[in-house]
Amino acid sequence: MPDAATDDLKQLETDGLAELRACADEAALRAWNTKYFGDKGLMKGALSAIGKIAKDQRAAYGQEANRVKVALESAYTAALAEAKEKALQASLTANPLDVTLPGRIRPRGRLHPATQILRQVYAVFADLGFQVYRTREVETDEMNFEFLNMPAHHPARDMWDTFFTTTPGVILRTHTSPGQIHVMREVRPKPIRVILPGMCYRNEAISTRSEIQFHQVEGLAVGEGITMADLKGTITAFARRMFGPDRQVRIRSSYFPFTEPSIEVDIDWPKDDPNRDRLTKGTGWLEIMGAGMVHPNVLRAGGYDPATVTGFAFGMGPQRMLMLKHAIDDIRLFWQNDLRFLRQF
Ligand code: FA5
Repeated sequence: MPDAATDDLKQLETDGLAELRACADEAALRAWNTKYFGDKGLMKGALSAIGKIAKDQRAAYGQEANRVKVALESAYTAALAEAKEKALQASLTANPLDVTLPGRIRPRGRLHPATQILRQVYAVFADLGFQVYRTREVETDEMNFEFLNMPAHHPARDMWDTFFTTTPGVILRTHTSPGQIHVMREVRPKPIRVILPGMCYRNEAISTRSEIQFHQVEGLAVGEGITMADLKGTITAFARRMFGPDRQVRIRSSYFPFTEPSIEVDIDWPKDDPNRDRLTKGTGWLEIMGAGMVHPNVLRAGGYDPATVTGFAFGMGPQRMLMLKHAIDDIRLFWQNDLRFLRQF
């Protein structure tokens, strides 16, 4: 039973579709949407007109109004999608993409070689049963010297040229050995198996092999029945893992106030390197660590009884080890931040 009201709806549909087809772009489509579906839009008007329809025709009118609404809505959605696609195609043809242009390379960071070698050292000692323990870089004179069997005015203090602070008795540590005392006092019960990595500072002349700032990795084992053979075995196992089976390890006797007996350990510089003589002062060897059996006075300072326990300790230089691994001819390269050097690792 078509009547005037449903005819109006049909007209609304016909007009709406025609106007939609006439829309040239997305903006026109959105304006159309406001005209038909906005708050005061034509469709809303048509829907609210239902109140004025005679009761017996309301259901039919309502159904028709809904059909028109859905038809217009879906036509709009389709037209909008098409307009967007058209705009995209147009922009692609207007600014064509040149796939032959070189891409923008994103710079990738990497670990500093000093960090890399430290991590290698940790890994080897983790396999040997050693834990990493960290202690401070700013130390007391007592920790750096006195508890290590070097009382005030002990001539051996001259082995380490010290940076002092303005606070009397407070210095920058010259080696990681004061960490031995910290560990012995803080870690209970025995046995102790630790490595102590960290930065050390020395007020000495800078050269190809010596910096004023460098890493050391201290090692300490304390327990019953530990002997020099254990120290030798640990150092040899470490050197084999670090430098491979073909490099030679040399152990010499030496002197440190905090170990008795004391040794130093050298690794042979790569034989085919033309800088070998210069860097090893003609010997062919570069020292990587000092070590020895912990002196009874040091065990006592750490709170252990030298009558019941013994221990070994070592202090190695990772920068020197990197030099040996890669035949690097100048230790200063490590802290100069020259990317040409750093990128090689
Ligand atoms: C010491 O510092 C002792 N504390 C080592 C030690 C620990 C002995 C425990 C016994 C028991 P030395 O000064 O030789 O010793 O230094 C140890 C290592 O640190 C050296 O073999 C070297 O590899 C590194 N090293 C020392 N001075 C420098 C420096 N100026 N620049 C770079 N590396 C250095």
